[in-house]
Amino acid sequence: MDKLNRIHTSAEFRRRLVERGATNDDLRRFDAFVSRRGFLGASGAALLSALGADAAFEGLFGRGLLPMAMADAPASSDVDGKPGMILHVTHPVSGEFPPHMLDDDITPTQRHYVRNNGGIPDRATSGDTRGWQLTIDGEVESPLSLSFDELRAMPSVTMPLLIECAGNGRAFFDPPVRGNPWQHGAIACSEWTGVRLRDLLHRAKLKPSAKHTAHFGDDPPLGQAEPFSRGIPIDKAMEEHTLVAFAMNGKPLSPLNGFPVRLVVPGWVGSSSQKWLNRIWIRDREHDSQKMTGYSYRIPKAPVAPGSRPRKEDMQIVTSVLVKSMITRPGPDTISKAGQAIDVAGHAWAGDRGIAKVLVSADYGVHWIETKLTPPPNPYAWSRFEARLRIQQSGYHEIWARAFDEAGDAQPFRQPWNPKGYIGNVIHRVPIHIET
Ligand SMILES: Nc1nc2c(c(=O)[nH]1)N[C@H]1C(S)=C(S)[C@@H](COP(=O)(O)O)O[C@H]1N2
Ligand SMILES: [Mo]
Repeated sequence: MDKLNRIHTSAEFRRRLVERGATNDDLRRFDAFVSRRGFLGASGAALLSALGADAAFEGLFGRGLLPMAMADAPASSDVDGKPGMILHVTHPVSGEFPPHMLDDDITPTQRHYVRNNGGIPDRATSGDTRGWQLTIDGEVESPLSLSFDELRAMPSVTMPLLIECAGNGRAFFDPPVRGNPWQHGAIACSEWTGVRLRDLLHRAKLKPSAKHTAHFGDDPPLGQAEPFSRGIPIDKAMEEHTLVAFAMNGKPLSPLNGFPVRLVVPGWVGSSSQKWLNRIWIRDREHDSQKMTGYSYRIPKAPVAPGSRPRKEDMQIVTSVLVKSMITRPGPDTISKAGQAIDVAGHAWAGDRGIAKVLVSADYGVHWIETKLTPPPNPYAWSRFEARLRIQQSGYHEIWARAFDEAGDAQPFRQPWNPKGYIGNVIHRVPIHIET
């Protein structure tokens, strides 16, 4: 603690952060923390206890690893049917839930995040399926138009499936990028009931020229924007877990999550899962809407320097999400006793791949312990991990989780950068305070 007592001013602490390679994001958070709470006020004392960890002086708090306690707590705001949602934008509605509210293996509808690019269709708010039709046309022998009842009469399946927004984790990109500052919660694993898309495509009889789907929905675009539309390769459309869903957790879909019918294309970025679906156009080439081209839902083919602007030709479409985990227990600001058991739990997923293992650490990644992993009921639901930890030293600590997928990829300690902040999968860190 000796070294600690020599730091008396925020400017001095800031200088140390810079010396140790703090990122702009660290410095911004630090400045916000100081202006919000004062360096030596009551929370200043908490900050100083945070510095009790030798890690601070070994340089571990630099390089993007500033204590999570300094992160801004996001405001939550109530939207109809989604109590406690952290709202990023009201028009169009976009909001997420904090990890400790996402502990369930099956995410309740009221905690399924919402990402809208446009308005909410009248039909969704009124809950009326009359006159709704799903059309499948383009490169097919027998174009189809089905009513809601006709769709529901087809053989259907029910299973938990993950939907994660491409921008989930964008808040951790440094330098910051434009777009909703999603933290961890733009993901959910609800139980979906629907008709396999491949059954519909069989019925419509794909022509040999069929290469790609193009999806359309009822939602009115904002301003002059083109209606939100994306598509997937035929192989992914024919995957047995790709559904045209008409029920969510045993009930009709919620208005915000796509009533009456949406696509669920699990494992791939959420934008593939068209809400308020009304048409699937089968194309002989990759779909070329606004949201399929330029920089939309695209990442550089090769890693780029943070802050740079690669050429459009050097970008590629994002498909599967990456290996990732989220700690749902303990929650934030947990206080525990030295040496007492702390039960840690959460979820892990890896898009098209399976999870091999999840490790947790309570000492800034010096030691890791293996967790008990419960495999998912299908390859596109999340795995649960559980572990019991004990922390002997009092003061501020963090619990970290790191997932590994079947191919050996693991979550990074610092977020690799891309211009739109897509498929972020930096390790999740949860602060915990230990008292003697
Ligand atoms: N018609 C339509 N479908 C859409 C969107 C949209 O704005 N309009 N947003 C997409 C995006 S970017 C995501 S991440 C998911 C979000 O699904 P959710 O709101 O049910 O969580 O829906 C996708 N489907
Ligand atoms: Mo998204």
